[in-house]
Amino acid sequence: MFRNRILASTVVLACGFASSILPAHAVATDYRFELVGKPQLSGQKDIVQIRLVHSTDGKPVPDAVIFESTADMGPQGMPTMPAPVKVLPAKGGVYSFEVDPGMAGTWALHLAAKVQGEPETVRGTINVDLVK
Ligand SMILES: [Cu+2]
Repeated sequence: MFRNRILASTVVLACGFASSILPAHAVATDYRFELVGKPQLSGQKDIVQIRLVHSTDGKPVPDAVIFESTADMGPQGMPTMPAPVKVLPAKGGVYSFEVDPGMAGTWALHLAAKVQGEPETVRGTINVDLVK
């Protein structure tokens, strides 16, 4: 009992200490996805290129593993309208996705990524104008 209480207060102290001396400690919200150029039309599909950037220093993250990518038309009031998304090979820190939109307009591309040395999953949404 007594020992548990000591342990608990030690943990609280340790956390407060860590956050006060390490304000730049990477958390998942330290990253953002950015659109690279305009989507390129390829047949009926759009090729969307995205960069993952570490917000605090603006450096691109080239070795992330994007394990989730979905698209819906939420930005235009159609969150239940999905579009197939295919992950294409990443090149030079640029992540590419082939989206097959059911209609032209603004789509939300939701991404989840694993970043080296970052325990938390990095999530982000990019709004992108797609054509048919
Ligand atoms: Cu729609």
